[in-house]
Amino acid sequence: MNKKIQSALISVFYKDGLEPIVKELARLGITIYSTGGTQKFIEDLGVQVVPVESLTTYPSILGGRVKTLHPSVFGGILGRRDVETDVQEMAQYKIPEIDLVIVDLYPFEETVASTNDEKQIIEKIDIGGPSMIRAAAKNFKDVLVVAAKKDYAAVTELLQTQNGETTLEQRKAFAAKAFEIVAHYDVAISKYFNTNNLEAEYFLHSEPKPKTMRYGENPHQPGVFYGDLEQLFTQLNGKELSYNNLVDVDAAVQLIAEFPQGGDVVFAIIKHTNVCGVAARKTTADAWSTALLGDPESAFGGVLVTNGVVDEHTANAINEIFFEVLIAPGFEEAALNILKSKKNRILLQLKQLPQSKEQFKSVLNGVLVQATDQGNYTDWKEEGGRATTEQEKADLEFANIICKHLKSNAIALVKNKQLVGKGAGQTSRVDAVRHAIEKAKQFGFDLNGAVLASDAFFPFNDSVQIAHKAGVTAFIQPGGSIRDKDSIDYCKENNLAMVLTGMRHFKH
Ligand code: 93A
Repeated sequence: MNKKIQSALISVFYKDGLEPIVKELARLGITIYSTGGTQKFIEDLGVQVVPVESLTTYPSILGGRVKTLHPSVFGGILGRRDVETDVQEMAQYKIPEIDLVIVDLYPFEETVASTNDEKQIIEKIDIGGPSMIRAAAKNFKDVLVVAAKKDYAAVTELLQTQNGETTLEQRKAFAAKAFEIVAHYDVAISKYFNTNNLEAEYFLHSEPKPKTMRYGENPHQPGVFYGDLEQLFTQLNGKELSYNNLVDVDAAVQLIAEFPQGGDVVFAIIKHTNVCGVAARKTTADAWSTALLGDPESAFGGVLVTNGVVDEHTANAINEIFFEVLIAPGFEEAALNILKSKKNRILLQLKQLPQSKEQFKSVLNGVLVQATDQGNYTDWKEEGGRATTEQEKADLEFANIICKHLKSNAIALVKNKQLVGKGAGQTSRVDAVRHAIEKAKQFGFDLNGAVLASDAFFPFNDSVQIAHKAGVTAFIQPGGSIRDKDSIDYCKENNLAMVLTGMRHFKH
């Protein structure tokens, strides 16, 4: 249905671009109501304007927070012209009809972008403006709403060409735009309120509820955990797990998952996601003491993990050192009594290994997803100067697994199923080798007969040479370098064993 506009309410934050539309309304003899600043702007154009206060009978109060929020204004916008009771009530309360609403909202996003002052930002949350827009859009049957500056020109033209009349379709189309504008406006506000509130921003509806951590990696970084620890562990003692604890516990269980129960007992000590001590033995106590000897210095404050049951003997030995977390599939009663002597010490009984098949990492405002690194080798090609001995083979397999769980570039030195040296997170492979040898020497290991695992191929034969000179007799690496031959030839010349697995294990 066509409607002729007879009155308009204009309340705009930015006044630019308003002149043509105001002049057109004046030409059509349309009554213009307006709020303070807009009123002045219109008056300055020499156009007659009725202050909104004459409708509300109130001045703008509370520092401008309440200026149009009044039944005379909202009644004028919302009143249904074809509903008899509405018409009667409007007459009874002397509410004039408002047929056109033009609003430009307080610039909330612009303010957020320009200041951190919360007071200023909050004052730029427009209340009256969106309310008028919503009211006018709701009553599109009778009212035309203009909620964006970029529409002024189109509306001016429409007024000119249709002589102040609008069609129902036109009013409905403007109403649709108006709702979009207020929706966008509210989203901007909610985003502002949810900054630093990671829970709300990302996983509002996730189950179980996200857990707010005391903080993230450092005290100034807020942190949240999304997941279900109770599915995996029973916490038997200790304080709440921190963000960094969770990261290390994850690294620990990923490693121990490689050693199913029933075989050797494996004990590992994790620091900053890297394993610094690990050994496989017949008993939990032996596995622990052997793992610890690998690097007793780094073990301080570590996360400990085993696939064996922690007995009293082991508990007594572990009790000697300071550690953050101990994870095991079982604890003997007596062991628990000993370990619980320190109330902060976190004891986790592993109920189930995490089964995730995917891994996530946030990069460049996006998320990388990949399949988890399953398996250890696709090949077992013995390409060196001789075949591996049984002992070497067992150690190479063990070293290869450990290396997979070290940050790249990674080198693991193993002797008798004990990690005796490692280099991890190095920017050059040969540095990782040097570091591993140094660590082994630092703790008095004789590397004669030790084996070396590398997470990726050797680009040159320097790593093999250096390790050989330190006593290493067998190597395991994926292969795949265009210069594989250099390292293989070195092994051939020096009667060293070398296994090519065909499977790289980068971990960044
Ligand atoms: O603070 S408000 O939310 N309270 C109101 O009642 C109200 N009515 C209109 N802001 C309100 N407005 C906004 O004032 C409009 O959305 C517009 O942005 C601005 C225009 O004010 P003035 O005409 O005084 O410059």
